[in-house]
Amino acid sequence: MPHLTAQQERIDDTSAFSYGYPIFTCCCRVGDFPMKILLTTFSFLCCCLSAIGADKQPNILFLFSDDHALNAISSYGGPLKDVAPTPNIDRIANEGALFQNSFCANSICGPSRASILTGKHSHKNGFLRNSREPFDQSQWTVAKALQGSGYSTAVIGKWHLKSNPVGFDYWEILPGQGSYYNPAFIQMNGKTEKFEGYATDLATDKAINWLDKRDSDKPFFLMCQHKAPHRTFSPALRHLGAFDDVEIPEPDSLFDDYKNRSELLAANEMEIDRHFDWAYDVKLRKDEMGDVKLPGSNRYGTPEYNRMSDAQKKVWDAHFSPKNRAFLDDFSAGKLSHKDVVKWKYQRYIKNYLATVKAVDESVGRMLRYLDDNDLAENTVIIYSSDQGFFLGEHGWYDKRWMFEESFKMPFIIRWPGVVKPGARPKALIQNIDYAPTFLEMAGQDAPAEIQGRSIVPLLKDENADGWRESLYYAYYELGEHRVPQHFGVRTHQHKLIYFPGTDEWHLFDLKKDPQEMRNVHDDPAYAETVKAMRAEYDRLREEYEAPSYEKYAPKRKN
Ligand code: SGN
Ligand code: CA
Repeated sequence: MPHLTAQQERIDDTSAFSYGYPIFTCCCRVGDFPMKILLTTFSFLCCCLSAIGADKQPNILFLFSDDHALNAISSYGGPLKDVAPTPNIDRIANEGALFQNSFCANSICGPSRASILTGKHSHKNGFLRNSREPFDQSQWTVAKALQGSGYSTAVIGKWHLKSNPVGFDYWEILPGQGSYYNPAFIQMNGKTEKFEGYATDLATDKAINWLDKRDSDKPFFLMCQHKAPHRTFSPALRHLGAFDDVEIPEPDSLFDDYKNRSELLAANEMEIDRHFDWAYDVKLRKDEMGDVKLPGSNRYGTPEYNRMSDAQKKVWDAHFSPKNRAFLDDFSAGKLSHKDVVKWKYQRYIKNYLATVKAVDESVGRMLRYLDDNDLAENTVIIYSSDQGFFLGEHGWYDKRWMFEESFKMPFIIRWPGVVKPGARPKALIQNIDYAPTFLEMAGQDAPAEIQGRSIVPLLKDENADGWRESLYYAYYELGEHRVPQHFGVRTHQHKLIYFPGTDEWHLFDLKKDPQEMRNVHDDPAYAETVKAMRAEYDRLREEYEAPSYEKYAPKRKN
């Protein structure tokens, strides 16, 4: 595809023609030759678009959830493929492409979203953690650029970047993490309004409502972003019993002892056994527990339960109370070993998690139907993704953060009629920093030079396109939530190298021989050459991305 910079050179006085400026702005500012520039711009866009096989700027529908593990999407083919309730997400995968090696740059909510919007690693967009510091809205974002190139833009649902959205004609967002039941949404006038119902359904209603009312002369860019299936994994009341009669398979590493890896793993605070809280996560309320002393975390309350109306609580209680009672009776009667208790907690966790996914999938179904019913399917790119992956009991964990496969991977499923071959399963290594330049290319625009990601459009046209990257950089900067230490690394198709700053610890995993990452082979002489090559690649990537020194964002150590 030709570069817009070349186009810029051909046009006189194009100071206003920087990326992200609306065509009409450029036309007005250049003043003397408005028609010439407008027409040149238009024909350039047409040329870019026809180069990617599209006649006009496609709509971009970005369906996004929070913490949706690949193992909880049937078409990803993982161990839960027979129970994952995702027929609509799978439909996108069947009619489009499912990227098998899609990753985040930093496995945590706000930073992942910031990388998506900016096309940059966290240290470049400044949003390194779910921090107190707001996302700097003055910087370039793909939303601003698409809005500038004539798109109607909207974001609805979870946002989690502290500062209100910029670059969107319409937005309506959950405050912070948001709530599942009867949630509040922040309105564009700054006021917060509470709505009755379930967060996933409400975000979908609002997204459809916006689609109905949008300016249909323009293409649209809509980000519909769910809170689900994030902690506290609270399903729509209609789905509470969805997995009642099923025994969900356990992951092999549910009882991981963390041998052959750093002690930093054992120091975690994200275990189903020790940290998955009885009232908060398991949904066994203190008033139900009475005097029974259960092993593991029992520190928190039941904020989601407290938000419900009496009628809603009744439905909840009818589902959970008899099961909780039976468990407590068995536990009190000494019928359950410690392992049995962990297994029971796992079943409770995974059933609620999957039931929460069920409403997300229904939302995807409603959006697909909307496109079909309104003759929009052909010219709309639809993407399903989530801000990172998630542990569903692997290594005994819930949560994310680690550079291990389950949380490092992001689902990325895309349908683009006429461009993406239905059923494609690309293996190329892609990352969330690639989304912004991809959306720009779809819209017929080139990315600004400072963007670190690359457009995946070439892979959408040919999954084996030459010249794609062979390695990815990862950086996690949080200061200790769930006691996950800062760590950095590189992944290739076969190996993963992880470094824990402040220690001498490096980990190397051979993903072909050890896909579950149970054995650190960094100090195994058989891997000496691989270690050398991986460390060189890691240094190369840190240089390419201009990564800061480890000290710059290190947690303050107590003397
Ligand atoms: C909250 C959760 C954590 C979770 C983070 C980050 N606790 O703090 O378990 O890791 O969010 O999640 S909770 O009590 O608030 O549920 S993120 O997806 O927003 O990054
Ligand atoms: Ca998340």
